[in-house]
Amino acid sequence: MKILILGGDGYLGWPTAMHFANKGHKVNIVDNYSRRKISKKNDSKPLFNNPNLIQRTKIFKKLFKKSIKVDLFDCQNFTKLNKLIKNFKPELIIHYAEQPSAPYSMMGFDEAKFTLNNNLNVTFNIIWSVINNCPNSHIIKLGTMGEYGTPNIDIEEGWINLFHKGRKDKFLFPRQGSSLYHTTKILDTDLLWFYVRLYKVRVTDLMQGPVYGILTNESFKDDRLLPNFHYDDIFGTVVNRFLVQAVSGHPLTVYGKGEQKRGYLNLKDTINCIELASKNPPQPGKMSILNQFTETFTVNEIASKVKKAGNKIGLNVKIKSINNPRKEKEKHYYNPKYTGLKKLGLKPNYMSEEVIITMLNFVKKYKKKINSNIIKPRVNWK
Ligand code: USQ
Repeated sequence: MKILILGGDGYLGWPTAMHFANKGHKVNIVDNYSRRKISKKNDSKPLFNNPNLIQRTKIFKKLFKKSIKVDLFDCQNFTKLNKLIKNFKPELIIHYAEQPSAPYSMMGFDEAKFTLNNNLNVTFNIIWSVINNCPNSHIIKLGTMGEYGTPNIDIEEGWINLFHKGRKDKFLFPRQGSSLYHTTKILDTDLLWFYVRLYKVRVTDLMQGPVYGILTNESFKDDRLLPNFHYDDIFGTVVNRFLVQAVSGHPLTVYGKGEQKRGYLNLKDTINCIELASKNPPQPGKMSILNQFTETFTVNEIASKVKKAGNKIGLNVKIKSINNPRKEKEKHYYNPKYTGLKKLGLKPNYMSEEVIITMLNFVKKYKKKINSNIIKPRVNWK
């Protein structure tokens, strides 16, 4: 397949690019290094040094004898994106080219405006480039479970059947984000659904939970191929943060009551899910929505798991509840459905003690690089 990966420098984009290229697909990635720029500006340095894409693709080629083509531009530039899509005519477009941090989107006007503009403009540009040049291409867009929020009813997989005054119809499941970032993802979904209905575009929208993990099938060969692994309050997701905190001796930062429940998945499973979605594209005019996670935990449960695993390898892990910098329900009902990807054949990599210990041991190699000053939350929702 000819595959275009937008946001190919990211935590998910780079491992996805290596995975598909290693399988023999023709892969072209695009990135504008916006995450690198934001993290530099905000002192959110990742744990390992990530060579730039030109350097990384050279290392990848040497080790795997496969090429990945790199284009460095901003997908908000419609002319550039449209030209690339017109020439490359991808069969599959994987859309990761968004500002992915909830805390960043809540820092202030400039950060909120950037998140809103970037995420919606890029999604809009992709849709129009596809309509113009390759209307049969399959767009896989990374959405988020956070689009649904934490409603007091079961969360369905994308859609809900409503019965109202004796009549029934099917709608997108109600959505309510708890950050501007999550809200841009909701707006993306609406935009895509509009163009699917009216222009018969083919879209898979993956509602993903927080991802954790470091190694994938390609990066284990050379640390220079690792994904960007953040542990600060802006770009680090909770499990990755707890791993680094456990190794550095910082008490695990449970926000508030810690009963916030989410659906989690291993980075390896993100890639497996993308691959399954790529093999099962929807028909033109249909939008496939899949809830992408493999198990649910509260923050307290994750902290206990990391503590137990850490103590087994001689770390003295402590847990400390701190004031929640976010506005979110700290105790709530949570029962999301997630059968779609399993039906397509997903074999989950669960968060076992062995998996946590492997990740902790890996982080230990880089213990000296941990900067304890970027662990505490710096962004307050209020
Ligand atoms: N949390 C803590 N302590 C921490 C960090 C986080 O208790 O040190 C809590 C948060 O308050 C939240 C939960 O852990 O209740 C998850 O937070 P997170 O930072 O791991 O995830 P979130 O900000 O929701 O965003 C991440 C990704 C985002 C993706 C999303 C999936 O950054 O790109 O869309 O996970 S989901 O959460 O399902 O919306």
